[in-house]
Amino acid sequence: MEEIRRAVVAYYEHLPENDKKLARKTFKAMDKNGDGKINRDEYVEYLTRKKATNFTHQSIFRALDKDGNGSLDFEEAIVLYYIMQSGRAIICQSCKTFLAGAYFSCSKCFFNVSGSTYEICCACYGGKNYTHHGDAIFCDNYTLLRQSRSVIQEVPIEKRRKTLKTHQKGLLVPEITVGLAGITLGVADLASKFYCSVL
Ligand SMILES: [Ca+2]
Ligand SMILES: [Ca+2]
Ligand SMILES: [Zn+2]
Ligand SMILES: [Zn+2]
Repeated sequence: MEEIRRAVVAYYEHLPENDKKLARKTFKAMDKNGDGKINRDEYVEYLTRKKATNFTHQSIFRALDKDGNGSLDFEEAIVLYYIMQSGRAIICQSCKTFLAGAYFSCSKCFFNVSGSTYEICCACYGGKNYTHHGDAIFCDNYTLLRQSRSVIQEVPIEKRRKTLKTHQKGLLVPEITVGLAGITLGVADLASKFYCSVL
């Protein structure tokens, strides 16, 4: 989580004034009783209202609450704003903890744009504590990020701009693994062309 927090500080520094205002406004909207912090109820209520229930998971709130006092101050809550913007709300499919740092993702599912991705934490992967299809190829998230770049490079230059534009939202933040997951190239089996250097 420290890594994400550091990214957030850098990200926030570069936010345009208007977006900073919006972040403050969002915080105020969440803080129903106006005591300057977001408790668990306010947190769940706001996200339910925004139809962002995948963020209401207990493990995300716990990870956001850096000092563990049961509520989020602005500095802690801004991390949520970042996670929401970057599509970084990834939960281990096996033990359901929030994946704040390095994790493993099935590259077959990752490059199969019509299906959903499958991510697990390092502990579950190492301990073989998961059930997934038998021919799964697991890569760490950084390897997948590098592979996504190769995927973009495979796209003819004239189409590349369009591909990148589609994923512009994901490209606004440093960790773009998820944003790139939806690349549509029309290539039948991309996953088979890439190997995980870590395996
Ligand atoms: Ca409050
Ligand atoms: Ca706190
Ligand atoms: Zn796990
Ligand atoms: Zn898979």
